[in-house]
Amino acid sequence: MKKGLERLRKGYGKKLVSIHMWNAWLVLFLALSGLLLLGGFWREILGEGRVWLKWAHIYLGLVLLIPVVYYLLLAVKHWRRLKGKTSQKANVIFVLILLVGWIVSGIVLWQFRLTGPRASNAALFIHDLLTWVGLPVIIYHSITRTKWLKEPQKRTITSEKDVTGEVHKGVHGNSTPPSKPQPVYTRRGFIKIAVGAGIAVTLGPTFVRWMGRAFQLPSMEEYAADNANSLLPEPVPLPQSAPPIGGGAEGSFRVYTVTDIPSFDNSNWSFTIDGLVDKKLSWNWEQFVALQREVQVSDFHCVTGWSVYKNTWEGIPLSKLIDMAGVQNQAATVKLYSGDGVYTDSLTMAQARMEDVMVAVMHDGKPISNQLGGPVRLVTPQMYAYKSVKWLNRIELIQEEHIGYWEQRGYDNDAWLPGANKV
Ligand SMILES: Nc1nc2c(c(=O)[nH]1)N[C@H]1C(S)=C(S)[C@@H](COP(=O)(O)O)O[C@H]1N2
Ligand SMILES: [Mo]
Repeated sequence: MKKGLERLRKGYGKKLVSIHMWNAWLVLFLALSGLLLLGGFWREILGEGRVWLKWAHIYLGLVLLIPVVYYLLLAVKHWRRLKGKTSQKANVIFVLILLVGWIVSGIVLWQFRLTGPRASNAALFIHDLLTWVGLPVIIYHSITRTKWLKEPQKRTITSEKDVTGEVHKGVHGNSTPPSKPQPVYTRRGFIKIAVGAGIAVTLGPTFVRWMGRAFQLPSMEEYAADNANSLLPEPVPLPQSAPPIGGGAEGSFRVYTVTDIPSFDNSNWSFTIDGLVDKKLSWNWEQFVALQREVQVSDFHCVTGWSVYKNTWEGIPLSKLIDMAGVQNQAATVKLYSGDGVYTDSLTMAQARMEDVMVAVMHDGKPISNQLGGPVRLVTPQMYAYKSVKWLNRIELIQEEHIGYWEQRGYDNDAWLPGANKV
């Protein structure tokens, strides 16, 4: 009877140790991949790898359910052993809330098409918040508990070796004297990797920027300083734009770019519409700001979960530009080029003719800043914002399909928002 209980207890301890270990490795991977996915900086470097990383993050996030559920099965027992240890109980609850919160909000983000932008926004907020609260606590936990390696009697998660010394083996029965308790896995090894990786992720961008400076490349900060649309004359807002009829945008844009932020001035900026058109048109800035603009209020949704509501955009409807150039019969696709020289996307002719698809020049009554795609960006309110090409400077009408930058790297060709009036 006593032996049976003992065996049970040993098995239980071992299970807790391995749950804890699996959990630690998964959280480490998820934290690092999550930070890489979050940082706008890494978009340029990762490219296609970003989409792979996203799927790895999602699937391993789902795998995290296994240790959580497995722990919950053992929780009653573990809880009993924590009797009187209030701070450790609090720790367990904190970790469970963290993990379950991450998993649930992660699932909502993963299933963004089912849940829609409002739920994605909330989920992303929770996912980020838990990260900024949880990561420091986890790092602190990993570091402080190293000390416990030397005092295993203080640990609540112990293996059979810790509890009873070496496992007694062999034909001679239990002749081995119990040796000093040994940790089953080295938390120290884990921490070394975690700290190293953490430092690499945090300092990586700084290092690359420093390299850029060493090679005379302008840094992000220098671009940011040059952030307003510096083209002259400044566009004069229509009365609906100033003050913005939408009341001003709610939320903030995350600056996304897959290249360095390009900078434009009157000498190097132009806007062209060509391809299968009746007449190719090209404007310089003075000519482009003279075109008749309209105003719309619309929401802006990134597929990664954040949105900016009630943007008052002022610009030229894409359909107007297309009509000015005249469409040839074979033209089926509107290919959109960014002045960054890399990013492209496309719309079908029918989509391009939707009345809310706009070549925007102003946001909330002000020129669109350089970081946010100014002087001119596309706005596609019924589609996810990867269609919203920043630094738009060329439109080409073509016959064949064109697969855009992110679509080539795994994003869905169908960018419609849930509930959009698809055409
Ligand atoms: N040229 C260019 N346009 C782009 C992108 C980009 O990386 N480069 N990212 C797209 C994506 S995925 C989003 S969500 C929005 C983000 O716009 P913002 O950087 O102004 O917030 O721009 C879209 N247009
Ligand atoms: Mo996006």
